[in-house]
Amino acid sequence: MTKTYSGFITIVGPTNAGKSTLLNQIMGRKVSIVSHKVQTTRTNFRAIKMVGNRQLIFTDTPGIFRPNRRLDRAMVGAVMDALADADAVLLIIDATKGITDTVRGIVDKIRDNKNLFVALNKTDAVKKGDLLPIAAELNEMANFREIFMISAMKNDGIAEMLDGLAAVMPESPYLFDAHDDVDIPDNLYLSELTREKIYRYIHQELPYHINVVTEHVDVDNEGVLDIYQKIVVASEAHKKIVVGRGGAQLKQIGVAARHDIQDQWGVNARLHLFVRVEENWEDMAENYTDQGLEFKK
Ligand SMILES: Nc1nc2c(ncn2[C@@H]2O[C@H](COP(=O)(O)OP(=O)(O)OP(=O)(O)O)[C@@H](O)[C@H]2O)c(=O)[nH]1
Ligand SMILES: [Mg+2]
Repeated sequence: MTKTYSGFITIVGPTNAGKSTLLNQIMGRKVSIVSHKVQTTRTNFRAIKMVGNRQLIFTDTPGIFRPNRRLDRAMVGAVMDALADADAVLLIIDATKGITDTVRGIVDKIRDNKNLFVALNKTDAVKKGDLLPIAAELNEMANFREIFMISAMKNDGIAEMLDGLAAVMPESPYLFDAHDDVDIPDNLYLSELTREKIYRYIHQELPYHINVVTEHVDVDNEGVLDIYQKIVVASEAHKKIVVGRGGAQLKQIGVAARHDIQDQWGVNARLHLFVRVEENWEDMAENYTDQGLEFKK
C-alpha cells in the first residue's frame, strides 16, 4: 500500500501581507476574502489541498497580534489556536515592507514549531536585489527550513512552495477526504463575500466596525436563492454611510456581492440586505459564534 501523509499548515503574517490571496491562489478560487485594507480576515479558514499522496490542510488566519478591543482579542485567539496544532507554520511577509516589528513579534510566537517556513510575498512589486538582505536577516532570526520567494497574485513560486511544504507532512491516514476542499460554513462564506464588498466600497476604517450576518437562505421553485443578510453597524452615523444617499451605497455593495455569490457558486441569487444599528455588537457573544470566533469574556 502506498503511504499517505496529512498535516496542518498554519499561514500567519502581518495584516495585508497577502495570506488570503495566497490561499485563494493555492485553491484556484476565492476561499478567503481579500482587500487592500488592513484586517480583512477575521477568523480561521481551512482549505485542503492534495499534492500527490500528501494532504496539506491550510489554515488562513487574521493578521493581528496586538489586540485593542474584544473583537481583536477573539481574532488573536483564533490565530493562537491555529498555531497550537500546526505541523508546519508558513510565515508570509510583504517583501515591499520587509521585516517590521510586527514580523519580529510573530517570529517569537512561532519559533518553537519544528517546521517553520517563510514566504516573501509580492516579489512582483520589488527589485530582486531587495529580497536577499531580507532573506539573510530572516535566517538570523529563526531556524527556517526554507525561504520561498513568491507572488501570490501572479502565481509565481507557488508550486515549488507546495512541494517544500508537502515534504514535511507527517505520515498519517488522510484526516479529511482526499480531494481539494474547503471547510467553511455556507452562511459564513456568504457573509464574507458581502463583507469583502464593504471593504471595497466603504472608505477608511469603517468596515472594521461592521459585521455581516446571513440570517437565512431560501430556494424558490426555480432554484433561485433568496439570501437575507443583516449588516450590523455600531451607530446611526455609520448606518448613513453604509446606506448612502438614496440607498446608492448599499445598492452598490449588494449588486457586487450578488454577482460574486453567483460567480462563486454558479447559482442565481437575490440578495436582501438590511442595515441594523446594534451599538454594542462587539460585546455580544452571538456576533462571534456566527463568525466562527470564540467570545472572550
Ligand atoms: N503586488 C502584489 N500584491 C499582492 C500580492 N498578494 C496580495 N497582494 C495584495 O495585498 C493586499 C492584501 O491581501 P490579503 O490577501 O487580503 O492580505 P492578508 O494577509 O490576508 O490580510 P489580513 O486578512 O488583513 O490579515 C490585497 O490588496 C492584495 O491584492 C502579490 O503577490 N503581489
Ligand atoms: Mg486575510
